[in-house]
Amino acid sequence: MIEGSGVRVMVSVEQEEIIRRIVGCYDIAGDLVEIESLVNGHINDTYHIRFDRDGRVVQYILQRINRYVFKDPAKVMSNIKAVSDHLAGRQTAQDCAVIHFLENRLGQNYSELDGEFWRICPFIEHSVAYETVENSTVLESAGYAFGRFQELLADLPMDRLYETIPGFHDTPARLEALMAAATADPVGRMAAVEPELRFFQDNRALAGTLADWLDQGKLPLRVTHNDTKYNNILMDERTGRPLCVIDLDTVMPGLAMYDFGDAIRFAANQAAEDETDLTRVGLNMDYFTAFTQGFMTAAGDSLTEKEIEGMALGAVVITIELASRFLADYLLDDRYFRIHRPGQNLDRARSQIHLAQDMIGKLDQMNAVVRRCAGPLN
Ligand code: GN1
Ligand code: MG
Repeated sequence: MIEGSGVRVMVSVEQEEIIRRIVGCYDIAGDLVEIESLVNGHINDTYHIRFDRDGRVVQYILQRINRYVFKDPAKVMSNIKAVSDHLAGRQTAQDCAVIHFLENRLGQNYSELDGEFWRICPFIEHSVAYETVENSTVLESAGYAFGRFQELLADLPMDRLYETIPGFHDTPARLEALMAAATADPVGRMAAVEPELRFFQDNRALAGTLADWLDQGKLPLRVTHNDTKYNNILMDERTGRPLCVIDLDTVMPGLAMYDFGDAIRFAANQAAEDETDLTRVGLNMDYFTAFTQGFMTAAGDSLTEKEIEGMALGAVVITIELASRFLADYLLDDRYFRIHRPGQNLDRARSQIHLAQDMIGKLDQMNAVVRRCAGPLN
């Protein structure tokens, strides 16, 4: 922490100046007294900012959108506004909240400064983003919250949404991009990852299953979150219950199974996403069952038989997809996912490959749980 200008800042003087200019675009009463940089999330830069409003502390979250990842941030913010507008009036008091951003003096939900895009949302009191799961009960409610999110957005017309990252969950295209990265090998890392590359070659057909079903018209596109990591639901630190769904940057038309699967990939893994002790990595079936129970209770009625059939497979496919993205980023010199140590994207890739292999071995069991939670055939 640096002490400066009477303000507790945990950022550089240059960053503080930029942040003050951004805050000046908004009508926020009080004095900015603290800026703290937060490190979770692999993509955007996030800050916790605190104001002194007549002796009371008022807190917000400020984010700078990653321009390398999001080529057109105004479209990201337009999607988020479409979602917020749609949800207003549809949510009940029991529903978990969904993040919304403040309007600046121009009435926009983001502010542009020197080609960078910034946004501010209220900080939710007592909220915390957990990186790991404490027990299966909290997962059932997280599953319910993500399922309900999908359910509430089911009648949002898809033409109101931009595709903010084209082909985001186009798994076959992700695997091709990995092979292209390996061929280009700009920083000479390919030779060391040949066993990993073989895994993707061996599992190419399996990983493409859901994309094939979509091409064949067997699956519906829905409005989906597309990044249902456990830390993208803020939990109540007092009760452990979901408070708010966040990170709507990738809300776009997508597949229900990818939202389900991505949540499982992260939350039902026994170890961290980048665990290097692979003996610890694997699917926890109790967590899987709890999340599935919650998700199916909220969203199950609107799912088709084919979606239910592919739900558990969604967890395998998205885990392979993520592994391929981490490995491709490692080969391309770590430009996309933020790393905190050298080789972290390779660790993430290896850990996710191991998780995918474990899931493949448990697929029959997973399918049986989904089937049971989905209830009688629709
Ligand atoms: C990124 O921003 P964050 O950390 O919630 C990524 C997701 C990955 C995730 C892996 C826009 O999400 O697709 O699943 O990392 N987001 C984007 O942890 O690429
Ligand atoms: Mg996030």
